[in-house]
Amino acid sequence: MIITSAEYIKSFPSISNFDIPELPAIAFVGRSNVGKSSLINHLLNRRKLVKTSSSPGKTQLLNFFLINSSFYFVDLPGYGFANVPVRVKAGWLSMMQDFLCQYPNLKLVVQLLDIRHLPTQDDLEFNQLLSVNDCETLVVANKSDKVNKSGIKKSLAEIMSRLNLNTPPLLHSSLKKTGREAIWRMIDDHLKSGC
Ligand SMILES: Nc1nc2c(ncn2[C@@H]2O[C@H](COP(=O)(O)OP(=O)(O)O)[C@@H](O)[C@H]2O)c(=O)[nH]1
Ligand SMILES: [Mg+2]
Repeated sequence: MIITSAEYIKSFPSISNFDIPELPAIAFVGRSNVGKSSLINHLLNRRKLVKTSSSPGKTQLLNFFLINSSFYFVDLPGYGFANVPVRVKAGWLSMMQDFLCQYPNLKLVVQLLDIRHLPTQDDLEFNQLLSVNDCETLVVANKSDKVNKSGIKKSLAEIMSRLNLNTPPLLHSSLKKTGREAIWRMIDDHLKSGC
């Protein structure tokens, strides 16, 4: 994919506020701090289109970016904050579920996991949420620069088993700038698909 343009469009507190053209969309989800914003910047070859941070962000919005004037990348709020009241957490989850169910042109959801850790309960629950909502999902094992070769093999097997995946997650590292092409191939395939 050749990126001719990538621009921030708008952020929405919920899908009911939606007022921009319904173009095909690729969404990115994962625990806060897993590297979602860095992955989006890497995919788009932009250093700072999406703000990255070493401390978990507080914005809980659906952030839309328009790519090549033809489709959106949607940066979803990070899940898995430890110190958040149950009521607030439930609000985010239902906002994301509404988006996943109601956005009419969602082509693929990229779920990021941190390769250093086993999928957490939040990762599992979110993966199940995607599955029950029939969302096409691509699992990416991120920060692959942090683990050696044998650790990578072991982690991929554990992720596959925990999430009951048929194919191994794709590896990615924003730091080493690896894994970009394979993720784009999946995104391309899903953008072309009719579903
Ligand atoms: N080692 C390493 N660090 C990363 C990678 N991707 C992101 N980070 C770091 O992880 C932190 C959180 O990244 P960010 O993209 O803001 O995560 P987000 O909260 O999921 O959007 C930042 O300090 C990044 O520099 C990666 O692939 N490898
Ligand atoms: Mg982020």
